[in-house]
Amino acid sequence: MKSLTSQSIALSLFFLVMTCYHCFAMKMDDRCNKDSEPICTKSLCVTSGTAYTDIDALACAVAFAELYNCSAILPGAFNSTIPDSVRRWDFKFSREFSEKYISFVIVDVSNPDYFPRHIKRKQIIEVFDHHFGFQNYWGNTGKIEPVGACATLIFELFKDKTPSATTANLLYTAIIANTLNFKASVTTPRDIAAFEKLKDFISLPENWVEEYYSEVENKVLENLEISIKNDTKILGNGWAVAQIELYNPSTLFSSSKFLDSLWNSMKEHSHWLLTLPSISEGKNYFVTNSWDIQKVLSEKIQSNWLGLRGVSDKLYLRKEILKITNLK
Ligand SMILES: [Mn+2]
Repeated sequence: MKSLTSQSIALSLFFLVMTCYHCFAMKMDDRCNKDSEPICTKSLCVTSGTAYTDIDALACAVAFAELYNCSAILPGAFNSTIPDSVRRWDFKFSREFSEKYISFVIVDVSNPDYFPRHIKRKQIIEVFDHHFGFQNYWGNTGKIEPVGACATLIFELFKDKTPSATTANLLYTAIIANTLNFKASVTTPRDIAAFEKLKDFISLPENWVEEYYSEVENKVLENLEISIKNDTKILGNGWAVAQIELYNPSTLFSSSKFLDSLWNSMKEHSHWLLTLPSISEGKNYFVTNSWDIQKVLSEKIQSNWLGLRGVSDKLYLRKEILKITNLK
């Protein structure tokens, strides 16, 4: 009798341990198994880079959180690609992490230098990005694909599920912004397909593209220094590369007030570059303080230079420039 009791205690203990193990394994399991129901637990959150949050990162995080019923945490300040009217849309996110999160999905960034420091690599279950250079580092965890917008990758996860109007609006705007209204050569048929499909779910005015860009432009001009600072990437070699996408930056480029603000906002960097893709003209304006950067760009990118200012023959996004020049 006694041995039977201890046997059943042992057995119960065994099952208890197995159940706990199973619970833990469930939590750490790949919550984002595309074929399973959206059963994200409260312990999962989707996040992006710490430096800043752009419209693509915002759209990806909000959409992923909606699809998988988890939290979106965006520690980086919103940059000028998210104008005031978009900020007023009804979407949920937090700025700060709490200890309850034990697993993480990262969107629109894959360079670990930009990740929140406290996140350990083993806690990251998936990384969705369209910036290249870290595919090998992430292996199977990385869904790093050559599309114009990371929003396209996230929208593809919806399959036949319907996004809310706000989520659709964000994804739609992110695709426009990241492909520079389909003028950037990074645009793929997948971006166009996602964009067309999203039209069924959005609630945006007919002239949204013009409205969006004029609002972004006003926001940039309103506070040029902060706009530049909030869209600057620091490369591995210490070079700072800022990008401001405008509908037509040609007048700005020749204004001395603009150049003053630019030098001021870049003063902490020894080597910096500002690239200004002009959406209406399909080319880039470049300003740099560094002959080293000027040399790399003039060698690798078809462009005309007058001293430290240049103009390219076609439109390049920063990530394309970094890829072509082999900088990261
Ligand atoms: Mn992006």
